[in-house]
Amino acid sequence: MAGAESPATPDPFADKGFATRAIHAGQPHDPTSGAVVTPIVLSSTFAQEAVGVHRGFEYSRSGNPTRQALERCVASLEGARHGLAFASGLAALDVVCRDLAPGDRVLLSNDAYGGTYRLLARIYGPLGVEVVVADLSDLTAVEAALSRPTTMVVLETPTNPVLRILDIEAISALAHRSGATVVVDNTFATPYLQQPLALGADVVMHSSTKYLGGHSDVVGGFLATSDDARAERLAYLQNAAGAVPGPFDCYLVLRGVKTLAARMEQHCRNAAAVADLLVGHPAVGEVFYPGLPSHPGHAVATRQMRGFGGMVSFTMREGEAAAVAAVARTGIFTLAESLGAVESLIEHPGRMTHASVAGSALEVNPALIRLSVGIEDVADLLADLHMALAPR
Ligand code: P1T
Repeated sequence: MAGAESPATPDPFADKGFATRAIHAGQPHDPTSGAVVTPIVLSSTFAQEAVGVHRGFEYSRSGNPTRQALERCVASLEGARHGLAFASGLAALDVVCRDLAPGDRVLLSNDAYGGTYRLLARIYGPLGVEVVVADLSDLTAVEAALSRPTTMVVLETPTNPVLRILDIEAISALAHRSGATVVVDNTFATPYLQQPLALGADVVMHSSTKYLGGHSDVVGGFLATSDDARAERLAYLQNAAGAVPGPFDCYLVLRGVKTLAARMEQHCRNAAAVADLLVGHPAVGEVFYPGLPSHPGHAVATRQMRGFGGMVSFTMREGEAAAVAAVARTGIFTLAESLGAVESLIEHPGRMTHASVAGSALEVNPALIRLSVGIEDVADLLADLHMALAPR
């Protein structure tokens, strides 16, 4: 297990730039053949010369060479000593939550992926974990929420789906004062745009289904941390609970990660142009994009992110029916859940990705539309939205 080794294996690319590490970290040429691309090692088990004498791998749930390459690479990108890959983003979050006990208290942002809330409130809630929801973009609200002993703070930034910006450094400082562990879901920003561990977070998680994979062809999750003891425990849980990704899935994420820097630059450029089109469009109400100077989190985003990301959300002035109709009219933006891949997607969070939070503190505006802006030609994306939003 890459993550369980302590101290972490030295990374010869540690002092190199992000794009170089994305392509090389954890991915030495195969010593047996010279293969430049990390082999997909499908073997579920590994030969031992004598009992307990082996080359670092015993059984593929516990550790697999393709998975190890992915774990080392993404750990390097997050500036972490340890990385662990999982079968999905929620499987990764579940492992972080496994040590929660009755009476523990978890603080979650009032805007977050619906499945994150569902896991905490509907799976851990009935086990006696108290799940508290607050607007974590308001530091006074964070301080108030943390005035009672808190075990863990789970936050995304930018948030899903209204792209609030949460101040990782400030929240981490407040959380640590009250003894809480800070878990940052870095799915929307990716390590290219934002590195939560450097800002004080304890654990970074990903749905690698999104930008890390980048091509809508794999479901995966990831955890990164620089705390050796925590990494050892998480690696133990990864193996003991068993929600590991298969080697082919690891290969797909690793292949996606190689182009992360280039893709994110283009996602950011295209999303900024889309946000500009939406601002002032007569059919559109509010536009949520942290790159807009009018966004309440713009200053924090400018400080903690390298760019503003590829996600844009907006409301339709005429409400839910107009939103539901508009998402079905685009030609290049595909109506689908998920995000973060090369192709542009459009969805209605209230009825799709966030349907599970209906009636909760995380309920989303039914007039909201969420865009995952891809890396197609921006003129085609703008024309597509223009057509879909035109008066009928
Ligand atoms: O789908 P999975 O790989 O298990 O990841 C869950 C998850 C966790 N965190 C964030 C911020 C997410 O956006 C997701 C999954 N989100 C979607 C499928 C979606 O369309 O929003």
